[in-house]
Amino acid sequence: MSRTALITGITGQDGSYLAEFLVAKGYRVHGVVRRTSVHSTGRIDHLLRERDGAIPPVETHIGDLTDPFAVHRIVQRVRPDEIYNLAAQSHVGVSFEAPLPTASVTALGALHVLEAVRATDWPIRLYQAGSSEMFGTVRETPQSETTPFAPRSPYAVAKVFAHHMTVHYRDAYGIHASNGILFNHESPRRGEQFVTRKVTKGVAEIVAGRRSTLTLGNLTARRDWGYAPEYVEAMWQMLQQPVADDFVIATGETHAVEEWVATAFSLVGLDWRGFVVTDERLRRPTEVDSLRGDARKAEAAFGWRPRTGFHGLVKLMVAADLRRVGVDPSQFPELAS
Ligand code: NAP
Ligand code: G4F
Repeated sequence: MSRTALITGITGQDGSYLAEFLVAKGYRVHGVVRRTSVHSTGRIDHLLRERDGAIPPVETHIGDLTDPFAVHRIVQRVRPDEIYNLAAQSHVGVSFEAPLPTASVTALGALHVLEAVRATDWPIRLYQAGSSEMFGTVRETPQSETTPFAPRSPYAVAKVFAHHMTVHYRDAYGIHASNGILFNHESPRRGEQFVTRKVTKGVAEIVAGRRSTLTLGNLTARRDWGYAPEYVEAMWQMLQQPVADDFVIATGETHAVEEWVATAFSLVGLDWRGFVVTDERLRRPTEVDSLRGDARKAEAAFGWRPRTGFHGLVKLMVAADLRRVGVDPSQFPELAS
């Protein structure tokens, strides 16, 4: 009997990779999609089409995480074995300008999912998308499952709420609910407002002659960047554990934003200093200066390890954005291999 999974946030970067991963494993996959005035399913359209007359592998349900009735109704209709709660207002910078909408979906949305699971009369395994942003002004390096949280943004505060609620529902009601504390993970499907993709898209557009500068904020912040398809595998692995628990997923390496920028430009033979301008308005009121994760617990429990390093990640994202603007990456020696 094939298993059924429900993914909130299925239209996002992680949701699309997770849907592909679960379909390949033979799951029936359902996704919550909110009504938008423009097309929002671009990352999963290939999973919504009929294949050889067979029904599409993914079915969507209109719903908003801020609406507890919708969440409850969809869970009752789908009767999933596993739920992956990935829906969030996930942009840290935006959360300073929109704290209430961020709290509504990122914090209360998670509670709505927990309540919907609590109301079922069948067992469900739940994944809650936690974030390394919760470590904020880091109390130790590297950060692990035992590092205290010290959030520095409305987004991070909302994620801390969701984390503790997930632990609470696990303890109080015996729900198999796990928090993944994932460090930054990127891909060619990354939203264009996040710094990695903003840079690789900017480099491609400069090469294609569509623009001459790229405007960025704080270049000194450091992040632990991994490759998103590998991180969604860890989400699934967490739910296959006999006992629910919380796990950090990270590469263990940290790099400055400036290193990402310099690497992306150098791959196409350019010196970033001739193209990048900084704008104070892109700085955040409070910043998370440096993140580096320790994923040894996940490795010990289910053998998870990152496979793509920093340089390989920048490379694959620059190459993908060059192809998008019609430039063949193989003309650049560093991208040819
Ligand atoms: P993303 O690309 O921004 O996707 C967010 C998803 O949430 C989208 O599908 C979005 O739908 C949906 N969503 C937003 N508000 C909603 C609402 N009110 N109701 C229903 N759906 C809503 O984020 P991601 O990078 O895939 O990240 C997935 C999850 O992991 C998020 O919870 C994020 O906070 C967390 N996380 C991400 C990282 C990372 O580095 N990527 C690291 C740690 C944790 P639309 O398409 O309609 O906007
Ligand atoms: O790419 P970012 O916006 O990612 P950030 O803030 O680390 O958040 C991402 O990772 C979290 C995991 O730690 C997730 F939970 C969250 O949902 C999201 O996926 O910014 C990275 C760094 C920051 O220090 C930011 O100040 O890049 C700096 N930065 C510099 N210039 C910029 C820019 N960030 C953005 N978005 N845009 C800039 O122009």
